[in-house]
Amino acid sequence: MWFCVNKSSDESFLDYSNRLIDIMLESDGFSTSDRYPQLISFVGKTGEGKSTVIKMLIGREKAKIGGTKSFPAPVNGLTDDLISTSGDVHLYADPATHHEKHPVLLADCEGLGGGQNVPRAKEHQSMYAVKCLFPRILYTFSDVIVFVVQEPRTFQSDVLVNLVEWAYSSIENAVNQLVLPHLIITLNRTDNAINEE
Ligand SMILES: Nc1nc2c(ncn2[C@@H]2O[C@H](COP(=O)(O)OP(=O)(O)OP(=O)(O)O)[C@@H](O)[C@H]2O)c(=O)[nH]1
Ligand SMILES: [Mg+2]
Repeated sequence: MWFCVNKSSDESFLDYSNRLIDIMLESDGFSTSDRYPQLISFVGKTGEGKSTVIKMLIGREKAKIGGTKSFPAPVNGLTDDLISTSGDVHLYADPATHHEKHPVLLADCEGLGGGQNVPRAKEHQSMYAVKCLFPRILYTFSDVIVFVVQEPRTFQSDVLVNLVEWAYSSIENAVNQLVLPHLIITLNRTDNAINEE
């Protein structure tokens, strides 16, 4: 877990771990003070395949570089499971750039829509955190946002509306966002069958 929203009595608060620092220390081949990571954040509805895509990318890059070092990768959920498997934002290192000056980090955000149900990994996840807080934080700090979507027809209602809202709130509230993130829309799990008509 990188960060999450925890509840104590009736108050919610943002909690975070040392995951970012740990990844940076572990990969410190340069020992330079101007070494900083690039963040790629994966967002989208529950079950669209965010964790699967990250896992695939990490596996592919690891196979390319070889070696015995293990790189943690996300656990994907059950097929057509509407309950989110994770209740937090998790951070993973990209094997290919791990020791470079600007290592790429991959953030796996709990699925939008999963917050309506109780996430498996966390019982007290607030829907606000999942739908609004996590994506807004990630939008503000990310170099690239990858929006994973299964159904292209829901682009406007699922993707565009959310992105415009996060962008608006990020621009309104962030004082140090010098560069806006790039956006990649990933169509996952599409039907390969070609409609002849
Ligand atoms: N057939 C098929 N199944 C896929 C594909 N991508 C993901 N899945 C399956 O869909 C299920 C959900 O995928 P996840 O990667 O866990 O989805 P997620 O977006 O991370 O979901 P949350 O973490 O719950 O928000 C898993 O069982 C995957 O194996 C795909 O391209 N094709
Ligand atoms: Mg996931």
